[in-house]
Amino acid sequence: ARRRVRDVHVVGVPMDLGASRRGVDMGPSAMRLAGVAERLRALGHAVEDHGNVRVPDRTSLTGSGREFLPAIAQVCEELAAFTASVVRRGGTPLILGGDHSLGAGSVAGVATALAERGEALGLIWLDAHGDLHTPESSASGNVHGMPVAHLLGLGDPRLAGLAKPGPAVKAEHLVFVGLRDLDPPEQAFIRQAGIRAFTMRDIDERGLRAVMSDALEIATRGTGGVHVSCDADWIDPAEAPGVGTPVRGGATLREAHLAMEILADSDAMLGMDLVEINPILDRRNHTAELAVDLLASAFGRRII
Ligand code: Z70
Ligand code: MN
Ligand code: MN
Ligand code: MN
Repeated sequence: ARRRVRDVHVVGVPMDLGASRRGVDMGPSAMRLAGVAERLRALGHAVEDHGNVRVPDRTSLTGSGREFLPAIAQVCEELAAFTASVVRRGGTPLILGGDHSLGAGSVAGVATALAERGEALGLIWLDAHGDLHTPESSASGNVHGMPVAHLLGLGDPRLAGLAKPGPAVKAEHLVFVGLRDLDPPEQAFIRQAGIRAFTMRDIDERGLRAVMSDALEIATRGTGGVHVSCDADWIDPAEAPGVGTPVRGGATLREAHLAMEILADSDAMLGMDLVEINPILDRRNHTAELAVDLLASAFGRRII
């Protein structure tokens, strides 16, 4: 298949308000220094970098954890307006994070634009974690552990109400890939709500190809396309040490590339987040360089 030429609209979200560990606010810079726009242009895409969404400085805010939710919701509202306008124009939003709480905004905007055409949104969430907490169920209070619950319409209305009309995503169109670190309330929620989730065990037993084929089937059936939210911690920390919350036992470099290549071949991707890159924990920007390499695969890079 020929590679589709896309209008890619890049935006950075230099935010770490959703995480307890500092540093993922530098992720957008790290990926820009690794040449993200140039790499995608070299593949033939038209790429416009819109700079960063304005994020309040952490030192200007009081409190911690869930107390940052109102500030995060404001960032997410601006981000949702951005992704909605890109998708309305037929472009592809690419969001450079930043902690994963931004997903409550990026995905809500894509869902809003699709809803205007009468279509539902599919969501593939690549992550070691479920990010399925509500403010009530979360022990840490960290909002980056909550975006998926809010996209399903649960939790705080300031985050859950960003998609018009909400919720952004129905459980039947959501699928996780790469899970290996869930809190008990998240496990209970996945079981009770029947959320489709492929863990690292599924990848080990069935192979990445089979798992991604199933994930795409789930996210494309009855939808107008798929948003891919990629938390860099779905990859093994041996390959991607510069992430907010490293968890051993993740996807290999080759599995991660194959997942991106399968997504590119599907031609179903409407938008993408690449989040949780922490340059402070990295070695010489290798994780951001890996992220940019993976983005090239997701946007149609071919070896031959
Ligand atoms: C845990 C919590 C989380 C990312 C950590 C961890 C959540 N479930 N998400 N790193 N990306 O605190 O809610
Ligand atoms: Mn533009
Ligand atoms: Mn995450
Ligand atoms: Mn994670």
